[in-house]
Amino acid sequence: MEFKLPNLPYEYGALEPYYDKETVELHHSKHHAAYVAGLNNAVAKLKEARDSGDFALVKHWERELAFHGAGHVLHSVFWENMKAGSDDNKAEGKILEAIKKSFGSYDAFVKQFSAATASVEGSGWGVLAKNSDGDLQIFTVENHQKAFIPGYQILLVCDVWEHAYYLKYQNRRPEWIENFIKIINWEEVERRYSQ
Ligand code: MN3
Repeated sequence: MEFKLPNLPYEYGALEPYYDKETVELHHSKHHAAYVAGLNNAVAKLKEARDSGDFALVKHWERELAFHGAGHVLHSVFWENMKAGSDDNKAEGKILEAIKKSFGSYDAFVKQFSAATASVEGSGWGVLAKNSDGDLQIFTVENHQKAFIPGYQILLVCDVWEHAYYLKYQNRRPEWIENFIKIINWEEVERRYSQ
């Protein structure tokens, strides 16, 4: 079974001016595509190891599997949790109630999510996730696969690898996050929350 690069649910320029067309195209067609290729390669190499019985490099390929696999999953969620934005974009309905219950208010959520995501050391992600009781937590994931509690279901992710924002925002990561908040697809986040 081959993993495939998913199509975006919108045109490359659909998230302008908050997220520029050039970055979205490069990010999807080159960066995300590379994670899909890396994932398929790791899966193939692990099959080769099983077939030959030679597991000398199993540690390496298991790490590659986790890195590229997590990269593929996070990017797939990322594309879906954005939409054409507006300056007053905000959570509504059920997901807003869940946010209020877990964080006190929508503004408190935005402040914690933005500060936490901005604080990721090096490359990583800001992640909103829920546990089986429906309680929400914010995680700062390093690379694609570090610093996360197993069992939490991912609802919303913000990519803060430099490749995600450097063309438009250069080193201004907080400005990228501020603009990301305006293109969050809260209907999609609520759909994941209700699953
Ligand atoms: Mn990325």
